[in-house]
Amino acid sequence: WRAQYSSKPELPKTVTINSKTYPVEPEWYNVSSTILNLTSRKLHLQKDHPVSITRQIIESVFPSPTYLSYNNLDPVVSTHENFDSLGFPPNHPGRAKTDTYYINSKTLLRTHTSAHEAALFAAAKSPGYLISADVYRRDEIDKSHYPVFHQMEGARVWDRNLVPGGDIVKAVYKDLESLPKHDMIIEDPNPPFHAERNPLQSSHTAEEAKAVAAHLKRSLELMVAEIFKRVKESHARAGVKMKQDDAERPLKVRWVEAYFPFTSPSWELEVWYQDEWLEILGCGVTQQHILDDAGVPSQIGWAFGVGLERIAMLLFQIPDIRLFWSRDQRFLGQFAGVGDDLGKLRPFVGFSKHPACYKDVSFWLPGHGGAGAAGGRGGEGEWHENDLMEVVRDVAGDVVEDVVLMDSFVHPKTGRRIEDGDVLGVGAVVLISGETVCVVDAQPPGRLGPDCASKTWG
Ligand code: FA5
Ligand code: MG
Repeated sequence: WRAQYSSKPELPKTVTINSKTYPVEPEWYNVSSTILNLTSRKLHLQKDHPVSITRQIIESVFPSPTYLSYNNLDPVVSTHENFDSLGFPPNHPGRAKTDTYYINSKTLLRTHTSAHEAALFAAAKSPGYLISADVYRRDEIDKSHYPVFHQMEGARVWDRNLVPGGDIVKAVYKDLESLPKHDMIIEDPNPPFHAERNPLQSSHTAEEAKAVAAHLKRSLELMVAEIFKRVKESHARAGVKMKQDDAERPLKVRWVEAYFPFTSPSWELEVWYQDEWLEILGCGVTQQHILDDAGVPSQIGWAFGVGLERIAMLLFQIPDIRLFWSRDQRFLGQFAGVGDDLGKLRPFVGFSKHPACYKDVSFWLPGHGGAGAAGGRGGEGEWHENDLMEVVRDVAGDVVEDVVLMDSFVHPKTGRRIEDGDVLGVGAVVLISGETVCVVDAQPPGRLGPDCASKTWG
């Protein structure tokens, strides 16, 4: 027994992910089979899945052909793509085996969508792009963290060789002017860059960085405005009250200085929601070395990365990140059709995290009537199924989801109920969900009689 449970499971020599096979190095390999199984789920592409709906809403704010979408990039990338190309120093903690899922020393499951920046800047198919993808991080387990989640990356560049007169600043402000306005309250207390905290890159003029940052911030504010417009609409549609502050005031957001190896200056965008600041995304002016290495040194631009589950939790009021992985129709069924018609978006209605528990209950009825009284809808003194409903509701409250009368039975020979000991059975299925112990004392006074014993269900 000891030998069996204390020895390490034998490692595979290779691992196949999305039909590509990679060699495993035992000293690096740390991908559990649970994680491997999740690589095929691609929630961001499942029709009517809240992660996919969230992707669609964000994509609508960054339309093609300016922004091209890439939603099916392989989750297996090189350490170069995930870290080196982006300027992560060799000792960055994110590279540790404790934080990142490795297949071998050079191959890993991407920890963020930024792993594809270099390739897409090099492809240079459009001035902007969007990537949505599953990302993997070895992390704690709680309601807002999961080792697999989804990110959406966006980027936009301007090319000195392509804008009129080579004037990047003018071109960026012209594009900024064509963006819609919004009525949000913006807190942005910091200067556009700061020598120590949030430096300007040496290859950019202050005016260029300011212009790019202004376009970046407005674009992302519009994204947040669109999301919260949907949040408000869906609450109204469902008749669910939002916190007064969230419902009545214009949305309040703030820009906070941040640090990423691959952008400078950098920010995080936070939203004031349900009495706290909620971090939504990270972004900044793209490090010029990334564009230089990608063979497009004449370009300058911005990039952002947002957590799709975070946004989806707001949009649908989903309380736990683990729910996104559910295959339960009580979860998935609530979003049916929303992918085709966002006008159907409604807040999620919670259900127990435990599977439903069915109780099949049969009981004896006192019989006053004779044949024809079946179904429990007789006259004075007869039993009615609503009597049972009352008992169940009284004892178990809303924990019980459904009580169904399945069958009733009158003895064919006697046609009577109790006088001769014949049985009239009434079966009820009581669906109990939730953690509460349900105690049904099925004894409405003077109705069900002594034959119907008290029951305790756990
Ligand atoms: C990044 O991953 C950067 N690549 C983002 C970026 C892209 C910055 C381009 C600049 C330019 P960060 O680790 O902070 O950054 O994650 C970005 C977003 O992903 C967070 O704001 C959050 O919304 C979401 N996120 C991060 N960790 C988790 C997690 N464990 N579970 C769910 N969402 C998460
Ligand atoms: Mg962060």
